[in-house]
Amino acid sequence: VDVDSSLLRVVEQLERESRVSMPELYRVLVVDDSRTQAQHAAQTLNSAGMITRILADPLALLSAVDEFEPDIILMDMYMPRCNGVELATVMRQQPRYDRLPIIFLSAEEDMAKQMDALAEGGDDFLTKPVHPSLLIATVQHRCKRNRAMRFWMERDALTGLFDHTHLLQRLDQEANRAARQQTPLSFAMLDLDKFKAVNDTWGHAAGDRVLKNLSLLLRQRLRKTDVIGRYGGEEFAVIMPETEAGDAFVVLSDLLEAFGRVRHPVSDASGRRFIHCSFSGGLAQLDTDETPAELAVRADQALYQAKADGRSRLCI
Ligand code: GH3
Ligand code: MG
Ligand code: MG
Ligand code: MG
Repeated sequence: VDVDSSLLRVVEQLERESRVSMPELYRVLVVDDSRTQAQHAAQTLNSAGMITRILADPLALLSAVDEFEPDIILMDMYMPRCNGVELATVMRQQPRYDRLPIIFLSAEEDMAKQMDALAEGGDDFLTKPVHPSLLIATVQHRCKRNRAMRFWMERDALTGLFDHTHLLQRLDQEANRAARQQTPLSFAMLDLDKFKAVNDTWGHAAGDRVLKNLSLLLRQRLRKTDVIGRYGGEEFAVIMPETEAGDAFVVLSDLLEAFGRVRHPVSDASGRRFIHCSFSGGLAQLDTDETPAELAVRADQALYQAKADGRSRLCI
């Protein structure tokens, strides 16, 4: 199997995703105690295709963010009970909310106050009344930059897969969702077999190429809803929502077989040739009342078993 041409398609898709070509789908949380002002801003953004949610009660901000998952917050400065700048300060103290851009939209004309708002974590300051085109352009520009930045912050540079930290965050989220909706969730850990020998024999660049090929095959073969990450050096992990371990086993068995047929290009003194590689995998399905960490431990134990049983196989 020559995966190169199909790999190229996946790479192109990855690049397209990272460039973010659909600004019309940005989600904007509009925080303003004045209903009319909030609606006016929301309608302007809706007219540019953005999805908006209005929040009149600033004290409900964090739960609204958790629930709506906005790309950006458009925030009034002066609201009863709570000041927009104080809210920005609170958000900037928590890693979970720190990366969310905040644009202040206020009638405040005092430059010192505007600068305070920026110093406390606002990304932009627009004064009311704002020209609709400027509002749209400012929000779109911020969202676009932020998505592009986040794309690579959450990913591993070699493979373009989610990195360890993001993968574990997603495992938490998906485990919560599975428990809430009472749907199955499977988790798999994959580890390349005798990979040190590949590096030692063919060099680190050849090893890197094998890592890339496996990551591309995973992207190709798994569902869009599956979350694929590079767990560590030559270890990968896959979160499979709404999937029972038995079904995950079938999918990953096919993948294991397909990977075995991939010809990885290597070169030495005698010229260019191809090698084959394999991986082993451990699978586990989330049990009732099990924590994500416990689930990961069971998948790791199953992986260890697959290695002990002779490699190039899966264990549950
Ligand atoms: P096993 O079948 O038991 O998993 O054996 P192994 O050789 O794959 O396992 P071991 O843990 O001994 O070696 C893992 C190797 O993976 C060692 C390390 O050089 C290699 N590796 C880890 N990260 C990278 C990387 O980013 N690029 C390359 N080329 N190699 C890597
Ligand atoms: Mg107000
Ligand atoms: Mg390993
Ligand atoms: Mg290994």
